[in-house]
Amino acid sequence: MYSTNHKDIGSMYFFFGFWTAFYGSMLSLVMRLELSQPGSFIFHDHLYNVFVTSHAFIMIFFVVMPVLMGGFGNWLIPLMLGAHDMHFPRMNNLSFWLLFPAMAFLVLSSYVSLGAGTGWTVYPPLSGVLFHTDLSVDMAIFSLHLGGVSSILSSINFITTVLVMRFSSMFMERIPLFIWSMMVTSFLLLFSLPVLAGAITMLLADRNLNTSFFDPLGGGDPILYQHLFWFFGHPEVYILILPGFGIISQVISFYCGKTEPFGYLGMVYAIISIGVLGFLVWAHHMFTVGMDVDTRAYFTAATMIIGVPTGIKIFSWLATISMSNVSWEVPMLWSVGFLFLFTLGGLTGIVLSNSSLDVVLHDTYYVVAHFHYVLSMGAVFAIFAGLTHWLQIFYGFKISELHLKIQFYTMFVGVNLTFFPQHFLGLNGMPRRYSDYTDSFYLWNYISSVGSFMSMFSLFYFTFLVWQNLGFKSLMTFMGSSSTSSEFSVAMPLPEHSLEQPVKSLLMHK
Ligand code: HAS
Ligand code: CU
Repeated sequence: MYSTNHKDIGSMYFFFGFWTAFYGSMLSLVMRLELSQPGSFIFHDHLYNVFVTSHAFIMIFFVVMPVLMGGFGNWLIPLMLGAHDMHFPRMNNLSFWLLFPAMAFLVLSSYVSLGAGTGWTVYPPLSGVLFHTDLSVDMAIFSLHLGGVSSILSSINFITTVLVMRFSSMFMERIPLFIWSMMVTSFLLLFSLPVLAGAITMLLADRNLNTSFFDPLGGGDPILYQHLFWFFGHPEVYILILPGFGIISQVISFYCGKTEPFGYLGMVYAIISIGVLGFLVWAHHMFTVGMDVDTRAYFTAATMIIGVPTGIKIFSWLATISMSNVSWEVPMLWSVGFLFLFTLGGLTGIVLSNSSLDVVLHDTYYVVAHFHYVLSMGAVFAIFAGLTHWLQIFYGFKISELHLKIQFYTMFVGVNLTFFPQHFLGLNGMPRRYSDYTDSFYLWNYISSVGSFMSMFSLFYFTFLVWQNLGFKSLMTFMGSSSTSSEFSVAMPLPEHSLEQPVKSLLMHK
């Protein structure tokens, strides 16, 4: 608990993320239950939006970021650099523990009074004191403040560690791509989070101190909030995916028998380009606010450019696979699933970047489909690729391949059933953030809901597999007991050499 050791802290992030993943997924499951047929039979509209808001915040700030940055980052960065720990070990511990009050404020914000039904974007005037009169939005804002402090401290720690704690021959142009992605992600956090903090603090002042930054009645401008939010919000979506890119690079090259993917330097420049360009495209989320046509043309063009470095990454991974004798183990299945489905999500992103199309598609389910393809099948598939690849060296157990394959395929079918029909719903004009819809949208919504239950089954399945191994096998080993097997165990005996191979991939450099 008080540990400053990077592995312990990484593990604590994993446990935290496991728990919050269940909370966030359960919220989405109740929403899919509501949407499984027309009519509002669980929620009234505000409560539905409280669930939407809570689900998004939890998945973004308390699942994907803690697991990818906190969990994998803490475990792998020092190991890959050949360092004994992070550069600021006690600050590292502080970063982790700040997540608990942050999470507590967010969860409690849904239970005190009416809850925050603002969506994760917290736009005024909806989030203003006129439409959210009680404490909930203030608590959600405070949660973001604390989460932001945690992330900024972590970023400082990661950047410093990478810059000064490499062993002597480990030049920057040789460090593993995972480290590069963590570096760039840290910079994105460092530059974007203060802007979010500014925006929500101004909102807090508008709500409580009678300022009117975002209120036209006092000379303010609600569009200013949107600019500030998306100046953070767009880099944030790359914060969510870049660490996943890093994991996919390590996993693919490992199972292709390579030390790094095809085109290492190109990959480095692609990561950096995505990071830089990510700051120049924010207003593609605001095409409908009444922007002039030149500004729309600029943001359309700038946004499309991001497809180029992303394409470089996708094609480099494909080249790596095509030039190798691939060992088709489970982490590789997750990686190929990632390549296919992330690309699909990226292409719908390109569709949305056309401002003339986005005017129609904005705030429809098409957008929901887009970002779940890049997140639920991008970031989450990368997490599974990383877990199935590294869990055995982190905790010394190996889960049965057969079970993991069943789990992969149920998840693969589940998420596609859930989100593919949402493209059709969006194209037909079904709006986001409503608990009800017209009867004509019934079929695709029903299929989507069935898919979500399948994904949930898969998540439970994975938890069961880890629990079996952690609970009976590894804990016994840690505690020095000789009886490590369980009658029901689905654990495989660990071959003697199997620990060595992933270790090599950890220490991978040219
Ligand atoms: Fe996005 C909305 C555009 C990537 C996440 N995105 C969102 C939201 C989230 C999100 C969460 O321009 C909703 C926020 C909210 O709550 O309102 N997104 C893009 C583009 C990319 C992109 C162009 N998004 C991501 C990633 C995310 C993410 C990564 C998280 C992990 N996104 C948008 C737009 C909106 C949006 C609009 C606003 C919609 C609205 O109205 O609200 C790119 O980074 C994707 C690049 C990837 C590819 C695929 C691989 C590339 C290849 C190379 C060849 C392809 C080319 C493209 C050259 C492009 C294989 C042209 C060729 C064609 C055949 C079309
Ligand atoms: Cu964006």
